[in-house]
Amino acid sequence: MIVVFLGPPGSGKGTQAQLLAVRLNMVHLSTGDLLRAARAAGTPLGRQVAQYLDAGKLVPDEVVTGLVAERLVPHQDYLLDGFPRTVAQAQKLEELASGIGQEVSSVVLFVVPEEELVRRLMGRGRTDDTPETIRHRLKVYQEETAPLVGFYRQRGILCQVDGVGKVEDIHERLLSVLRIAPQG
Ligand code: B4P
Repeated sequence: MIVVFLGPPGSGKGTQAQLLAVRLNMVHLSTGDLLRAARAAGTPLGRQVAQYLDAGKLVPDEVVTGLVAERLVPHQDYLLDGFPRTVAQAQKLEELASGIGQEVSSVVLFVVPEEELVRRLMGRGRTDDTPETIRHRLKVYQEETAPLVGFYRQRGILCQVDGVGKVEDIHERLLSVLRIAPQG
């Protein structure tokens, strides 16, 4: 099983992915975390991606798909947080998934109004959370990532969650749209 979390920057993908991965015993793969780790390690790849992260641009598809491909092992379940972010990445993911005997089973779209996204990102204060970068990332989301909504809706695997409210309430909504029985 592969579950994909889709949504604009600040919609809480990372926050919810951490909770759900533990709950379902899945491997949580965040491309944002992988890219920040590469930057922190100061490797040639890290130096290459730093400029994209800090400018709020998407890192080139081949770099991101390469990082994901390295981590996929046969028959493991994955929760993909922030990947794919372009149609080209989504097409590559179909190929990678079938290569490990898996398929994308559900895609969850987190819905949060733009003013709330900006408020959260300004509060988070990561180096790529400046007002200018945030504006750019929201624009990039609309242009490059939002088309994935149609891509996955066509495949009949898209569901959406209201991403506004308490973290634990959103987690419950997530369990409900994924038809997972709450813990009790
Ligand atoms: P990511 O690391 O994926 O981060 P994000 O989209 O900005 O945030 P996320 O939605 O995970 O929000 P979070 O839970 O942190 O991407 C960073 C950059 O990496 C991208 O801009 C791009 O450059 C690059 N990148 C990543 N994947 C890529 C790909 N596939 N291709 C190319 N480039 C790629 O929550 C945000 C804040 O809100 C936090 O402070 C959190 O505490 C708070 N929050 C969460 N839930 C809340 C709630 N319910 N109420 C109030 N606050 C909440």
